[in-house]
Amino acid sequence: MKRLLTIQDVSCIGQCSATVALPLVSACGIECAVLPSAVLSNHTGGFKSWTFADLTPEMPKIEKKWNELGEKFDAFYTGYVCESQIEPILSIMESCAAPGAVRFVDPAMADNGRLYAGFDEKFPAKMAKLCNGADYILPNLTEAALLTGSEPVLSGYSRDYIVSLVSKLHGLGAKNVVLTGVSFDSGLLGSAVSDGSGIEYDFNPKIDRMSHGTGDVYASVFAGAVMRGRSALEAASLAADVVCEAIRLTDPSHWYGVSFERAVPYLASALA
Ligand code: PXL
Repeated sequence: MKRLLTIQDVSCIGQCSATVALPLVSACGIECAVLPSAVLSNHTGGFKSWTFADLTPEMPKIEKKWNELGEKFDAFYTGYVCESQIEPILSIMESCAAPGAVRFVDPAMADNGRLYAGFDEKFPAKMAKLCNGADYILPNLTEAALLTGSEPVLSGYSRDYIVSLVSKLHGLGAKNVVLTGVSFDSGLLGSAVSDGSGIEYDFNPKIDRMSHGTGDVYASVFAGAVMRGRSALEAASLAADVVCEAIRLTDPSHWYGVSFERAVPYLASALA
């Protein structure tokens, strides 16, 4: 069994980040180790307030211990991380990599045209460093614009805009780009998947509902499916199907996340 290390926060309540990655990567049949970047009482997307414990000081200690023990990982999947953690994470991905280890970077920092609470405008340039050398990056449209130093454009764009944005994302040093939240037709929402030699698209009927944490569900399933040997386009398509299934199975009154738990049987059978 392959082993993936995910590096992102533990939001105790909120159905996001590590509490989504652990069950979903596991349901893909991949062992999921967790290095928490921070512990929050709850996520920052809609709750009035939260506690925040930055775990940066733990990172070099944990790395040193793993180096002593000879622990290695077949894959790394980073999500929501703090500004001070870019260098420690790059070091861990270097020293704890099994031969051929795969790097997935979800630059989780912004959505709907805005950075998440707590990140300042200098943060995207730091996140761009993590994208350099990644095998797969999974930004949404807002993150893609901020990473490439431009203003987010969320609607009314052309196919050429997406082609140029994807090309600039490769320019950061990422081998494969999966740009999410792309729509050329008001009824369809999907992803642009590029290995640098051309873009393939995956679209699904749009579900008109704001759902928190869907980017984390998407990235977790994508990483798990690639580690199970699926192509980037197959993994993107499965990830989108699981997100749609999770949204459909979520009670509309449940506001802070999606009930991805209900989509686990679907995911596990798709990769059985
Ligand atoms: O789902 C992205 C995310 C992850 N972690 C924390 C967040 C958010 C989005 O708001 O606040 C702490």
